Amino acid sequence: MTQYPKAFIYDLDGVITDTAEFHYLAWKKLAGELGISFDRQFNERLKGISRMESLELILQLSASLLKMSNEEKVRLASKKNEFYLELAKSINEENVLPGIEDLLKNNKKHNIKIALGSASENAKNVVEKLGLISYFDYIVDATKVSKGKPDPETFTSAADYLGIPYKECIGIEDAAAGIEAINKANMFSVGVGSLEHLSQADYLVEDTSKLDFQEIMKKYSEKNS
Ligand code: B16
Ligand code: MG
Repeated sequence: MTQYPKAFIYDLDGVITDTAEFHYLAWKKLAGELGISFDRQFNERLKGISRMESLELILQLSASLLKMSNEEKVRLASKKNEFYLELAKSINEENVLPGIEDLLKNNKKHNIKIALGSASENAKNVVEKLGLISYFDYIVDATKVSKGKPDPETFTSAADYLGIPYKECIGIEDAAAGIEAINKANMFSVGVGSLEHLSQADYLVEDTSKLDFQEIMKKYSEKNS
């Protein structure tokens, strides 16, 4: 028999919309100014982790930048955010990734709570621009957690707020750090992306257009039976 969960917790960048690409371009521009070469392969490691942690990883690519002062790091992180916000200005309802609004509608239809679990400080602003804010019962962003992904706090704090046991939550993520966080929270993890990066997901689809509500329910029920 199909079992339904009580909450879906969505990652933002790379799941609901493709701001992952904007983060990549903004970091690439900053890295270029610092004389650091930066590619998509390396960028995979930055997905889902905080702005400051991302900067630390980038600085490790250049021995000469390792001793940078904290003040300078803060300046560079906010510069990256300015690049990002410039790109994000263009976000509108057309930027919701395929399959996502259908999934949100199915959640509502089955009385399943909806939360956002994002590492981005810009999360609420982006969801508003996408015209999806009314679907969400709760938003967890970088300002609400003390430990970012891969720590489970982003996901457990959403479930705690909604009063739902972790086993009855499904988390959806495009980043390895996010899948790790969902698994550590003892929730069912749905990965969006490649097996190479997301092999730990309970269920994997290659892109959001393949996120089918009934199929996810089937896989969730199989794991819990
Ligand atoms: P911001 P998510 C994450 O969002 C991004 O994947 C990650 O690349 C970014 O560094 C992080 O948000 C912080 O974003 O600079 O806007 O605070 O995937 O967890 O929704
Ligand atoms: Mg993401």
